[in-house]
Amino acid sequence: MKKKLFDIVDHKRHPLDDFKFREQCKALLGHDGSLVIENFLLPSAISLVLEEALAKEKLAYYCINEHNVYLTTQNSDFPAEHPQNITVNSSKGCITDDQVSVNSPLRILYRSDEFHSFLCSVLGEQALYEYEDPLSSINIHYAKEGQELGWHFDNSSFAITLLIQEPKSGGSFEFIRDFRKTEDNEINYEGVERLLQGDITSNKLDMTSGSLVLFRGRDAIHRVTPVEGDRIRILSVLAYNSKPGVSLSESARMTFFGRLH
Ligand SMILES: O=C(O)CCC(=O)C(=O)O
Ligand SMILES: [Fe+2]
Repeated sequence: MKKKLFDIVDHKRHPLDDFKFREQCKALLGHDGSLVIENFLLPSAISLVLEEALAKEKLAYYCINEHNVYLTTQNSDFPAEHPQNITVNSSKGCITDDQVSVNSPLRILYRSDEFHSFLCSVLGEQALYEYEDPLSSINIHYAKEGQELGWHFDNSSFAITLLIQEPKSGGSFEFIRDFRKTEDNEINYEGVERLLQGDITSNKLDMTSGSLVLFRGRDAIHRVTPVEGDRIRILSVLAYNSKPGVSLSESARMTFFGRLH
């Protein structure tokens, strides 16, 4: 691994350039629908990231949103109790790419060719590109006591997160893989209805600070349960596109960041 990445990633445990390691990660993601690499960042890197994240928490844009699981607008063609119109709540704070330091280990990781190559092998992607807009590539999310992310499917096909600080309790990531099939236009209203009624159990992912997590969030429904206790859950989302020149939609930027640039 190149020197810079050496300083950040625990390459002894996680040899990103090793073919066997990549195959193992790919197999785990295929088998479980998610991949957690514990202690991905070295403790020194995670401390730096945590220090910056705590110092910048006051810049975070906090919002509360009521949304359906599909993150689409209400649809009056369907009755009020239809999954298109049942809403859940999400509340969190967020700082955006332009607020994350140029020297942050997160940025070195995000831009690293070797990390891209590793992710491409594991995810089966050809190439990964930054967002075109200045806000969306690296985000840091904050969830204080009582804050949560309600059940949802992501718009992007895969998600990469890094937990920076665990809450004392709560704030658990729960998911059900392959809950819809976007490619086949299978929306799974029935499953969503049962899940929201509490009739389906989900998988809980255990992650500790420093863990890298990959999941296919477009088809895996997922949520983060309310944080309990006074330690903020802090998590970085590393967002990529499979094509160059893509910006996050203006409506999503307004919702999550409160501004466009
Ligand atoms: O906070 C997490 O662990 C997941 C974040 C997430 O699902 C999202 O940002 O869409
Ligand atoms: Fe998500």
